[in-house]
Amino acid sequence: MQKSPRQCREEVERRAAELGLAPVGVAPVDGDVRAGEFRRWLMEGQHGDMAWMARDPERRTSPARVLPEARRVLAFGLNYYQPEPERRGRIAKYALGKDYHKVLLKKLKRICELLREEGGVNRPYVDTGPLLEKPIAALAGLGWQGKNTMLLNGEDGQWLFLGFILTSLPLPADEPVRDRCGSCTRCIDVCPTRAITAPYQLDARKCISYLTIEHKGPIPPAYRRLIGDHLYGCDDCLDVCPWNKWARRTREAAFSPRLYPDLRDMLALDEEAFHATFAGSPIRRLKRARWLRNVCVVLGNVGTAEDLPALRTAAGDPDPLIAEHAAWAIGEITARAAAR
Ligand code: B12
Ligand code: SF4
Ligand code: SF4
Repeated sequence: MQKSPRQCREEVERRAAELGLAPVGVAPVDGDVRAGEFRRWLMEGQHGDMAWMARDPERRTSPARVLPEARRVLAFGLNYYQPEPERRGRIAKYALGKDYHKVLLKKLKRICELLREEGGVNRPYVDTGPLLEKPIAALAGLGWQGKNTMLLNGEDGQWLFLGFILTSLPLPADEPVRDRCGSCTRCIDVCPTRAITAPYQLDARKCISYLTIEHKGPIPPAYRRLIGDHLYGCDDCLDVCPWNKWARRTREAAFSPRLYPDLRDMLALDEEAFHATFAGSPIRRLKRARWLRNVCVVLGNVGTAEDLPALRTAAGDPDPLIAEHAAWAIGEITARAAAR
């Protein structure tokens, strides 16, 4: 016998809890995602060279265009918090272990099985399709968008990956929750590159996460020192958020931090060794040249004379992206030594 929409929702929540997914919420498919703000962000070029963000904005702001049968969007969180290991060069917490897309998508597919048994037409997404995920999660009552634009939940804070299922089943929907940022501006104040240009607005071109992950070319010189020891991504505006103080350690073994060679040894990675070192990690997506570009920037900021021989070898790399950043790092380390 088919379950009522409420029973079906309860079943989804049970299965989600078994899979370690929390919180869970349901949004109507046609909720207000502030499409106008998104279009303005694109018009102003704030997406930088993430051209895929600008492809078909109509679809991205309207989930019903992605799956015409869809009546609801189910939203799920997956806690990924854990402290960073002590090492030279910081890797954002979301990328310490296995790529979350695969881990979360596998869980969502299990929930889709359940929805299919109830006659639903469903499609799961983990940053794998044209959805404005944070506004949708907010509509589903998972939390509110903080001033750093991240979805923020009163219990888990912001250390949540978000996953979604578009479904044709008319499950009971949730109400959005109240914004509780209040007069706090810590995330805005701490940002090293002033990327949060106003509350709830982020210029991706200035964000260290964008510069070290998404941006393909040379890091603009004006940002190199500001990047400090951020090797891959940035958590500064999350680390200071008072709502993140109570974060509990993730129970997802797949996210356990991986150990990597020191930055200096990393400079010797050839293409094959790079892929072997980062197999299964989101860092692999960067490819060798961009990774070594980042290694050079961090060494330029925190390196010592002992790093110079490895950097000199990198300065002779046939890839101009690596060679130029290595030369910059040599200049920075040498200038620091001379000033002492
Ligand atoms: C592009 C992208 C980036 C870009 C741009 C980030 C950004 N803020 O847009 C870059 C590379 C910089 C980035 C960085 C990070 N990202 Co990212 N990213 C995305 C992606 C693919 C799209 C985001 C997007 O649509 N941006 C467009 C902008 C315009 O949308 P928006 O930020 O929601 O903007 C809305 C608000 O500004 C709002 N607004 C305007 N005025 C007002 C006023 C009020 C009062 C309110 C409430 C809202 C509001 O309207 C806009 C449109 O709706 C999503 C996945 C997805 N498909 O959604 C992941 C995603 C947002 N990223 C994620 C993560 C984890 C990160 C990092 C923490 C990774 C890291 N440690 O380096 C950082 C965090 C940086 C930050 N402070 O945002 C998670 C966030 C999870 C969560 N709890 O929110 C997501 C959801 C991926 C996932 N599935 O888990 N990311
Ligand atoms: S992730 Fe870092 S650079 Fe980006 S907005 Fe937050 S503090 Fe600024
Ligand atoms: S640091 Fe303050 S303003 Fe920023 S998201 Fe957290 S509570 Fe909101």
